Amino acid sequence: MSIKMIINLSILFLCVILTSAEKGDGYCDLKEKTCDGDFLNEKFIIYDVNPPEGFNLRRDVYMRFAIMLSEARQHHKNWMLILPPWYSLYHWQTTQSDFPLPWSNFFDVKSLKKFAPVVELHEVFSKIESNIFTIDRLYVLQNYPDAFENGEFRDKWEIGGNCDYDGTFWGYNNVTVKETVCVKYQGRISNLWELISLNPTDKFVMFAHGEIPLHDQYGTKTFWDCRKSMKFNKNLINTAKKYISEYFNCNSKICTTYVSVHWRRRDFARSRKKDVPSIKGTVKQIDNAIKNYNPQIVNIFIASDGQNSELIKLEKQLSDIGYKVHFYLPTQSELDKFKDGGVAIIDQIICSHAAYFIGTYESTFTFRIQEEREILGFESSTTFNRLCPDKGRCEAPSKWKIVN
Ligand code: GFB
Repeated sequence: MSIKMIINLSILFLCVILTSAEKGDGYCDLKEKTCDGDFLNEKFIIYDVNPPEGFNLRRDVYMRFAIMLSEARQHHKNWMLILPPWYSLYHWQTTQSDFPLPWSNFFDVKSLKKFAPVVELHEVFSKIESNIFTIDRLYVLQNYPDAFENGEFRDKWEIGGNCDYDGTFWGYNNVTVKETVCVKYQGRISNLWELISLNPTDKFVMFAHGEIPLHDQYGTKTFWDCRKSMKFNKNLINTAKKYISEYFNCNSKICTTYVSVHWRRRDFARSRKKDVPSIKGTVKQIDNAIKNYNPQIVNIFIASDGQNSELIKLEKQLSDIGYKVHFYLPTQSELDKFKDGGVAIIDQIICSHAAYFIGTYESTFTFRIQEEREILGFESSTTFNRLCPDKGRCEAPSKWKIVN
C-alpha cells in the first residue's frame, strides 16, 4: 500500500468517526437537527392536564415541559418528553374520536423535535417489551390552598396529603402506575427536577395536573423558539391556505383583503359575561374597527364556537350594513379527517393571515392567533385588538411581542 493510499484511508476513517460523533449518542442529529432518543438509555416524562381545559391552554402547558426538557438536554440530562395524546376534550363536541389522537394529527412533530426531545406515546409503546406501559411514579400535583402565604408568592412544594388521579391515561387501558405521590406545588416548572431526583432509578415519570407548574420565564427568546417550532400539520395548513386563496384572493403570508374575528362563546360567554359583548355590540365594534383601519375592506372572517342561531344573527346584522361574512364550514369528509381539533386550527390559521384581527379577551385560542401573527411579522397594532363588553371597563389586551 502506498503512503498516499494510507493517508487517504486515514482521512476516510477520521471522517467516519467525526460523522458519527456529530450524530451524537442517539439523540440530536445535528445535520437533520432532529431529536430522536436512544430508547434504552433515555428516561421519560409524560404529563396530563386538568380534564376540562381546552386545546390552546394545553399548548402552553406543552411549551413549559418542552422548554424544561430542552434546557435539561443542554445540561446532559437524558430525559425525553412523551407527547400526551389528545383524547375526549370537553370542547370537542361535534366529533369525539373513539381513540387517542397523536400530536402528528395537529402538529409537525419533526419540527417539535427540532426544539425539544419529544416522542409520541405510540412510539414508546412500540419500543417497550410488554403490552402494559408501566409508569414508575405518578406525581399528582395540587395547588396550595393559599398561594400568597403571608402576602408572598414563592416557589415551594411539599409531598403528602390525599389525592386522586382524575384523568383517563389519555384513553388507554394498558397504562399502569407503580406508585402515586401527592404533591402540593407552586412556582416554576424546573423545580420538578428536585422531585424527580428523589427517585433516581425511575425511567417513566408522570405528572398529573401539568398546568400547575409555571413557565420559568415567559416571553424570552427561548419561549419564542419553542413557540415557532409548534408548526401545524401540513394538511391543515394547506386546507387553510386554499380557503384564503379562494375566498380572499390572497396567496401571501400577510393578506390585505379581509379582517378576522375570534368570537368565543359557549362556556366562555357564560363564565365571563362581563368581558364579552352582545351580538349587537359585536357588530358595532367590528364595524367601527374596520372603518378606522381600512373602510375599503368588506370581507370578514369569523372564527367561533358559537351556536348556529347566534352565528346566523351575527352574519345577518353584518350583511345588513354591507359586509360579506365568511365562516370555514368543513365538508363531512374534512370533519371526519381533521376532527373538531383540526377544524379549530384551520380557523386559527385563517385568522392569523388577516389584515386586521380582533380577538376575545383572555381566551388562549385568541392568544395563540396573536402569537402566530407576531411570528408572521404583522404590525402589533393589527393584532392586539379585542372585543369589549357592551358596558363597563375594557382593559387593553396584553401585548406579548416576539423576541427573535
Ligand atoms: O382552546 P381553548 O383552551 O381556549 O379552549 P380558551 C376552547 C376550545 O373551544 C377550543 C373551541 O380549543 C376549540 O375546541 N373553540 C373556541 C373554537 N373558539 C373556537 C373557534 O373560533 N373555532 C373553533 N372551530 N373552535 C378556555 C378553556 O378556553 O376557556 C378552559 O381552556 C375554560 O378550559 C375557559 O373552558 C372558560 O382559552 O378560549
